[in-house]
Amino acid sequence: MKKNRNLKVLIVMGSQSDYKTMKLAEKILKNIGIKFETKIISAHRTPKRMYEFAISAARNNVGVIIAGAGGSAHLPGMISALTSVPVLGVPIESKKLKGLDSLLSIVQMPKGIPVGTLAIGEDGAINAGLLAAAIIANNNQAAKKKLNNWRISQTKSVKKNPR
Ligand code: RP5
Repeated sequence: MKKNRNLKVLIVMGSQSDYKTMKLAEKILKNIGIKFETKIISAHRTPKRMYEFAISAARNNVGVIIAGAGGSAHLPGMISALTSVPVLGVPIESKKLKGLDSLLSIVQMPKGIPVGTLAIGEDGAINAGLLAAAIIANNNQAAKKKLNNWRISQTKSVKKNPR
């Protein structure tokens, strides 16, 4: 199979209210210089939209999907059921259960349909961006260089002594 070096990341989330968390995934990808698109897609409120995006992801050059969802967070699992493009799930911190509901929903996928699950909330969104970049970088030397530079600058930013 010919290697496709122009793969992008698709960031989706169940609700506008998830964006304050998921924009951190965007920020990381922007910083590193990886192409992405962002959409609101809800498994229960916009099931047809979810279906259309999921089944067309591979032919639309999507190399990784980051899906953020809160509560009974079925969006990442449903998308993964519809495409073999890798799906990274970000459990959104919910009001009542602080995101434990989202985490358990996303992480406990039964065997056969995987979702790579990140931490609850902001850390998860940032790491989803970094992990998506690393997956894209597997087949893209320029992206690999940018990601490595980002990591070097993170290392340099850690002071030796506290003040
Ligand atoms: C989920 O329900 C979304 O992912 C969001 O985290 C949660 C609450 O949504 P809103 O009621 O804020 O739209 O589908």
